[in-house]
Amino acid sequence: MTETTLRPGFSYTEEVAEALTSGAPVVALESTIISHGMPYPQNIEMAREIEDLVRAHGAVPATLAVIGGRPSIGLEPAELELLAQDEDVLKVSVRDLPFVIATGRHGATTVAATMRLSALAGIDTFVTGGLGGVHRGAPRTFDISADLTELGQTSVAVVSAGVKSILDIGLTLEYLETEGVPVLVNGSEEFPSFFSRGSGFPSPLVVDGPEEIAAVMHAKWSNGLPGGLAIANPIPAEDEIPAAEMAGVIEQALTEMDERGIRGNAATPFLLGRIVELTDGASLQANIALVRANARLGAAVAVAYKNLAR
Ligand code: PSU
Ligand code: MN
Repeated sequence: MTETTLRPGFSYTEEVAEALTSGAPVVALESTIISHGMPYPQNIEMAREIEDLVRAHGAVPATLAVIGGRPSIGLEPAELELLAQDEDVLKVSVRDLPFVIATGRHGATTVAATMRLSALAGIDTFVTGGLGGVHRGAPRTFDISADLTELGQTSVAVVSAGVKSILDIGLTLEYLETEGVPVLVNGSEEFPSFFSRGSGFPSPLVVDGPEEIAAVMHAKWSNGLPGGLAIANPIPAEDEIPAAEMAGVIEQALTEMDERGIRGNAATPFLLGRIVELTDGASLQANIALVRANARLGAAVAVAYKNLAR
């Protein structure tokens, strides 16, 4: 069985430390989705529910964040609550990790930062809602999420529901190809766009379930091909919001963002917040439903991969 040693300077919950040192399957969960991706109290309810769902499917959940300057692999209930409520929690991507550690502050980690900390902690499977990507207008603004460059270099499989159409989905797929990232779509010929099962873009690669996904992870890493994998899991049909229904809302949120001059790392949180407001919370229900589906798939992937890699 592959065992992991705990990293000095990192903080671990007992449950996660025990799982990592004994070689049990562990699923990483990010925290920007809690602090900057959903309103309170739905964010804390979602965070707790997803952890339980991962447990129910045979893996140990580890929500990652930086608490008081310490990279934390698994969070205590009070730490989860702090991330859900405290307005001063920083949004931490890879570039921000040294600063938040040095200054002893609290940080919610993005997909990119969560991937990096997962790899350092020896976790290979990570579940989230949506990936960051190439923003619309990126040819002018250069706004391309560090999630994509991180997928290019860090050996973690990330389960998401694809990318929201606040982004340029076509350019995001091009960028992932450039970075050498396998994009595996679970059970669908079309790449999903978060709220919707389709996007108009064909799936780069189609896979069928957790065993096949784990086999691709194993084929990659055991043959000297480091780097991440993007696993796209289309939202369940009964929870989907048709792309045409979301299009107007997304256009309005993008227009308001431009009018207010919101840029940089504030762009994604602003858009996510406005979409929830403009849909009267309907988008939030879909968001929670797709994270649930991703947690089920991700836990099964973590279990299947451990069986191959041990
Ligand atoms: N997209 C979503 N929900 C999210 C995010 C993106 O649908 O919560 C968050 C994730 O943490 C992701 C981050 O890593 O936003 C990307 O931010 P940026 O575009 O600034 O890289
Ligand atoms: Mn950005």
